[in-house]
Order: sequence, then C-alpha cells, then structure tokens
Amino acid sequence: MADTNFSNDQMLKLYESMLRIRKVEEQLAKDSKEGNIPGAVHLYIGQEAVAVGVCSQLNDKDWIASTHRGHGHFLAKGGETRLLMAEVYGRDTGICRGRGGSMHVADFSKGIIGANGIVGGGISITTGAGLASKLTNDGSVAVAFFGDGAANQGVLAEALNISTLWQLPVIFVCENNGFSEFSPTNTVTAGNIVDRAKPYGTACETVDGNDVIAVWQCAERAKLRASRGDGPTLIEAHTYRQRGHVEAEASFLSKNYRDSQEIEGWVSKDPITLFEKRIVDAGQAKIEDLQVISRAMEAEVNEAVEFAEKSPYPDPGGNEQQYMFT
Ligand SMILES: Cc1ncc(C[n+]2csc(CCOP(=O)(O)OP(=O)(O)O)c2C)c(N)n1
Repeated sequence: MADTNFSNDQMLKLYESMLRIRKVEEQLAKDSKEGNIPGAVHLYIGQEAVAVGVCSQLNDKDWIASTHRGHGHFLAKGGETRLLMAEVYGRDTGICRGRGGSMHVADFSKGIIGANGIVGGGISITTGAGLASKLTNDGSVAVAFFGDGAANQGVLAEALNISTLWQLPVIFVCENNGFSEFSPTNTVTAGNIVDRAKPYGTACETVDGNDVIAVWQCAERAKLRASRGDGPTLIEAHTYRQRGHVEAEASFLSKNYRDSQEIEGWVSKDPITLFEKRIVDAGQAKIEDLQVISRAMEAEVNEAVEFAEKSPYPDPGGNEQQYMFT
C-alpha cells in the first residue's frame, strides 16, 4: 500500500465517500431485485477507490464524464445522493428530471458532464471539455472514466492523439475490472491498455485500483501535469467488478462466466475493507468511529429512498424546455 501522511480527517473523508457509494449501490441492488427500478442497473461495487481517489483531487469546476456504471463517479464528484436515487427511480425530482435514469446521471453544476450508455462515449466528450478549458484558460481539468472494454474503441486512440498534440488538461482513467460484459478482458484485449499511451508520447501510469490512497496519489500527479500545461495522462487502474455486469443478469444467462473463487479472491481485497483496516491499524480512528459513519450513510440512503418514492413520475406531455440543464 502507498505511504501517506494524511490527517485523520482526510482519511475519514475518503472512507465516507467510498462508503456512500457502497451503501447507495447495496440499496439499488435490493431495489433492482424487487423490481422497484425501471431499466437496467450496472453496479460499481468493488471499484469505489477509483472514483473516490480521482475525484478527491477535483473541484466543481473540473469536469468528469463516465460510463453506464456511473453512480460512483457521480457521488464521488459531489452529486447528491437523493437526486441520484430519484433519477434511478425515474422520478421528476431526479437530477435529470427522471429522463436519464441510471445510465445518464449528470449535474453540470458539479462538473459532472454525464454518465454515458455509449461505451467510450465519455472519452471524446472529455477531450472536448479539455479543449474548452485550454481555450478559455479557466484552469479546469477534464477526466474521462471508462472501462477496459471501452479502451478497445477507436475513440481512445483519437483522443490520446489530439489531446497530447494539443497538450490538453485531460486525464483518461481506464478502470480495468476484468470484464467487458461477459467476456474476460484477456479474451478481447491485446497487450496492456496503459501501453496504448506510448505511440503518442502520452504520460501513463498503472495503479492498484483497490487502494484509494495510491489512486489519489496517481491522480494528483496527473492533475499536476494537466494544470502545468504538460498535457494528458492515461491511467490504468486494476480493480474488479464484484457484482454482475448488470443486475438481473442471472435471469438470462445460461451459464457462469467466472468462478466463485475468483470473486472471493477479489472480495478479500475489497477496497473499503482494506481501507478500514488501514485506518484502524494506523490508529487514525476506532472501529466505533467508522460505524458512526456507516450509520450516517445508511440514514442518508434511507432518506434518499423516501424522497424518491414520494416523488412524482415525470409528465411525458410536459414542457421540455424546463428540463434543460441549467
Ligand atoms: C458503443 C457500444 N457498444 C456496445 C455496447 C454494449 N455494452 C454495454 S456495456 C458493455 C461492456 C463495457 O465494458 P467495459 O468498458 O469494460 O466497462 P464495464 O462494464 O466493465 O464497467 C458493452 C459492450 C454499448 N453500450 N455501446
């Protein structure tokens, strides 16, 4: 694990942010099973350290774009739990007025350009945000989160090329979680994803995506490069998707595509459990302090569910003008 001189408060903040994502998604797993949510839900459980480590380096004027698995990025970047929950429930009080749903959460006021159901879609959007930052000289940095499957889309090559040539303040964060839908990464991906930066001379790093501090430090280096005008960085974060590609997949898959031992091996390297141990072992908090945070996150989720359940569905005949982002 990476060394750190983080204060107790900083450690607990990172912990809280990861736990918020976990608690929200455990709730969504339950909701999906019970049929409370319209549409597909792709959970981020096991990958929280990536979103939190990176987004803790950013502020509201920095941009992120993410993927179909985007709840974690939204929350880590400061999106509100109740607005996310209402959106996933398809309600008019959701962050996109219930019109986006799980795969399209966005909040421009927090620099969240949007999750994206098009695999690789966020890569080009982020590059555009990086160009805007350079042209306006507003000091913002743009981050694209995407999966190992998305790394095989041609758009990554285009984005690495132009963002490096123009020295755009962009950070490309590939979350290699071992799968692209039901295909193990090594059956569809040649070579190392991080090496795709090399032909363009783009800065690149790999990082343990289950170690929030290591991710934080890696993102700090990338942000510094971007802010100094030294251009983009490609980060490949190694992590694991603990749940299925999509909730409900068991209802349509005829056979397992991974064995339980593999899952258990990664669950034993769960980013939140590892971080809890690290905090307690270092004497930075007691287990009781972590339980207080856990209860607070559960209360936040319960409040968000109540808010969503009480909220109306959107009016399909309503005036679309009012649903534009502000
Ligand atoms: C352009 C495009 N092609 C195919 C799909 C179908 N699809 C949805 S998710 C997915 C796998 C994406 O894998 P990865 O990028 O590794 O992300 P992960 O699901 O592992 O987070 C695919 C192929 C899509 N949504 N968009």
